[in-house]
Amino acid sequence: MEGDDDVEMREWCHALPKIELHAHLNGSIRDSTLLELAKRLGEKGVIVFEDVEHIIMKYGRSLPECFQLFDLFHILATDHETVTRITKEVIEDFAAENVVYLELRTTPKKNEAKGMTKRSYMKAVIDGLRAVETVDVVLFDSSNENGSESTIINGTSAEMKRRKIYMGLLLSIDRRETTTAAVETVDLAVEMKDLGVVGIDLSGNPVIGEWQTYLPALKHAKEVGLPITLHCGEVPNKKEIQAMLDFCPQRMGHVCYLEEEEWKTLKSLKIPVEICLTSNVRTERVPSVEYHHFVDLYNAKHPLALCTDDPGLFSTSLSNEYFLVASAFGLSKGEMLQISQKAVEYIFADSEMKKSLMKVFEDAQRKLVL
Ligand code: 6MZ
Repeated sequence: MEGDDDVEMREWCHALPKIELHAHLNGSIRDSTLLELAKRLGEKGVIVFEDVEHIIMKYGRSLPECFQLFDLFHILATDHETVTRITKEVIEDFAAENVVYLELRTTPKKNEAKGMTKRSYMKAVIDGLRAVETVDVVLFDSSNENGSESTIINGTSAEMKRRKIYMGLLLSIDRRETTTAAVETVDLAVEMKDLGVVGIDLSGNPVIGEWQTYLPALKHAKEVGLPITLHCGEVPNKKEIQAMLDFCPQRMGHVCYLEEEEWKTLKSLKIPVEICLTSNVRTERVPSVEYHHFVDLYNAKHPLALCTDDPGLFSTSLSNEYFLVASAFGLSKGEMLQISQKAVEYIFADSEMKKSLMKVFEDAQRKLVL
């Protein structure tokens, strides 16, 4: 059982305004929703519910098991209506954790049987943003000529005093995709800039695919000015890690298997790192939180952001990730506030959005007991 100090620290981490920069939509689905969807498909005879029930509820998962599970999630969340529902729920869950800025990433998917194109999948995601009821969703419109206006997409002026979650969407390229499919995703991201799309991610099973396959799409994204984040070094792959560092994206996720020289390069390039503690421990990329490279990067004052990766899959929350850092490394509340506030600098939206978020943190600084 946790002592009073831990309980108090957990509450404080919950109250802290937080910035989430690395969360996959389909890795963030509530267990209750997954079970409900599985039951429904079981009744239709599409899957055998009893076979998947224990997989959904399993606690510890290896990296290969995670990717098997994503295939199952994609079968469960396969129609437009479900995509809209899970998006709405995921945003509400992040807002309930006092996440004040959420950069949510997802892989646009085609599913001919359901009449789904990458574009219609993304439209279903945006419908989910509009359906959020508990908070106002504020989207950054990066196509705006003045570059500064954000759009409240589901609030009314009478409701302006409600809590807000600022948001951006990242479109993910899956490592299983071809060059053509990856370019299609980047083109879609450009087209959807005025709908809150702020950048591109490269993710998927790290043992699949070749860097050269995605490079044309990533170069294209760079040319048109779309910020990029890469899943880097989730498995040892020296050649690819070097190629990714040479590419110099705006951010990188994970960076677990870097060697001495690569750490030096990462640090000299000052590429911000999305730290996913629970994900890396559960998938056995690092032996424990205490041995996570977070501590080395933090001590080196390297730019970083604490993130959840897949809060549904790993039964975590951003508040919990902050609590883990506090317990494992003995960081003070002031230091944790600083980690959260610093992450504003690494978001893929412009200076106006950053200003709005800085104001949120100024207010919090006055209210939070440090
Ligand atoms: C690499 C990951 C990941 O896009 O369908 N994804 N890719 N490493 C990880 N660490 C465990 N966690 C999630 O969300 C699910 C997809 O995100 C990527 C995988 O491609 C997965 O299929 P979306 O919303």
